[in-house]
Amino acid sequence: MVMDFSLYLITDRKLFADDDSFFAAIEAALRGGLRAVQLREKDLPTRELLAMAHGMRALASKYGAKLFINDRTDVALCSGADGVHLGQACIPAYAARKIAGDRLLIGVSTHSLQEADIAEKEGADFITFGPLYQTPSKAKYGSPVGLAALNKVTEQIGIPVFGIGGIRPDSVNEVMECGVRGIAVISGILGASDIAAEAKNYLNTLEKR
Ligand code: 3NM
Repeated sequence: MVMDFSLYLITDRKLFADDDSFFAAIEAALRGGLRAVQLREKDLPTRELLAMAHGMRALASKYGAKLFINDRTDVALCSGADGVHLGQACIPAYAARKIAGDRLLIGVSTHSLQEADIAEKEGADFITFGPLYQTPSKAKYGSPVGLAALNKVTEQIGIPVFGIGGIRPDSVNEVMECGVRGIAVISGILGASDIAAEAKNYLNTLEKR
């Protein structure tokens, strides 16, 4: 499966009043040109997550976009997602590969060169690396790793790297200059008043490069 995206939108349904407005927000980003979305709703019971994954699959497919499921390789396979995205507390990439073979792209969240190196050796298709900047929920992701650390990771890691954590439209260029494949974003897009326009804005900056 090809990695044909540079903007990776991660979901947070709690930014919205209900599931309808949440889905409408994701659709707006897709209308703006988004090509990859990660369903990351860690607190949902499995059946509700699976139902939401089916809904997200249908929505992403309507726009020809890839769908990733956070953490749950089983839900990813069952919902027909394109990939699974694994945090450091999830099963490691080699284990997800054992389950999914080549049916799923495997992304891994990393926060140090060591984690990035392990993810690559264990067969991940790509990694996110961050948080690069202060994020709205700083405590959850730790203090920023910064761009110098990102440069080291892109120099030493062969698989695609996506920067993550507090990336605003005006920081896209300096992140891309570190040699990343793209960026992963939550609040920069889902917190915008015009989500389609903001997705397009990020994409325009990414595609100019
Ligand atoms: N993971 P925003 S930072 C989900 O560093 C996530 O691994 C991170 O949200 C990591 O674009 C992060 O709003 C939050 O900062 C990204």
